[in-house]
Amino acid sequence: MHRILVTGALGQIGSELVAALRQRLDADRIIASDLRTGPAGQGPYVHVDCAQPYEILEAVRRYEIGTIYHLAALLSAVAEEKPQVAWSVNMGGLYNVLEVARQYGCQVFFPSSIGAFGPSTPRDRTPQVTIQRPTTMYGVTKVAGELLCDYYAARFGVDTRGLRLPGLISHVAPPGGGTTDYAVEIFHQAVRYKHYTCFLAPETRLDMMYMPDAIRALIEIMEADPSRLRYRNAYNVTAMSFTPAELADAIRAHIPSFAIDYHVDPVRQSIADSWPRSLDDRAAREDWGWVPRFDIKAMTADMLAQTTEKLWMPKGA
Ligand code: AKB
Repeated sequence: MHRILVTGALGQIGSELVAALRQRLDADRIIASDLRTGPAGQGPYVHVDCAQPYEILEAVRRYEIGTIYHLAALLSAVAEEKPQVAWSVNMGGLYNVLEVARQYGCQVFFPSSIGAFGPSTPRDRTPQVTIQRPTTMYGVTKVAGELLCDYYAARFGVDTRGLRLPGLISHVAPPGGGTTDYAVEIFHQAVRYKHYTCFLAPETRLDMMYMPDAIRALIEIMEADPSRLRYRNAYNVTAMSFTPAELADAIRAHIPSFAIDYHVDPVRQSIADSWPRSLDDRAAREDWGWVPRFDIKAMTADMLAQTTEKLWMPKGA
């Protein structure tokens, strides 16, 4: 039985994906990997620097890997701060993973993003196939990554699958360096201080998804019948679309005294203004049955409950 390798396993998506896969399958089949030192004693962990092809190769050979969820990447705001590093991590890492996948017959998951679109893309109900001319280095690596996945699928028969993920909201691991991070920070600040200063303007509308839906989407697309997949680059997926002001209203339904003010970060604001306001995810629904479960109301209730529970939990529990 082949094993599954997750790169970037200590990141925002990785930490929850590894736990979900270990619950779903035999835990020993899931090999977590990251650049950082891993947690001891919670299932197999291997240090992998995706910039080093032989480290990926070694992990794939040693653990007889059949599927790679390649999550190691820089997010949009950090990538804009360090565009050269972003190119080398996001593109170099994906290229190395695809090359190993080609040689060893692995299936590959690639996380694309709403960042793969740009200001010339239709911003509302953004179609599956449309103009992709992003103005950020993050977006450039996402579009190039999508094309590379398409190429490896068509040219070498690699089983590549991907999602254009919106902003992800989670109470487990912090995102770190994204434009949509406000939608996570706001919950921690609301529970602790009943106040949040947002770095995006109140009317900035973006697509979002609660992490349990995102994890399910990753697993479902990887388990989908390959003959039904029309797209090997990445599928639009979404669950909700809201502005900071609307999210603040949803939080106020639970914490009436919650207050929000705004101190706009021009870099992240201009990134957000170049992204879609909402995606059309019909292709994902038709091809592999994608259906989100959490809307803004359900997500907000669960995020507040989970964040409050963590705040009051004794340290180490
Ligand atoms: C980011 O903000 O960079 C990510 C994304 C939408 O790709 N969350």
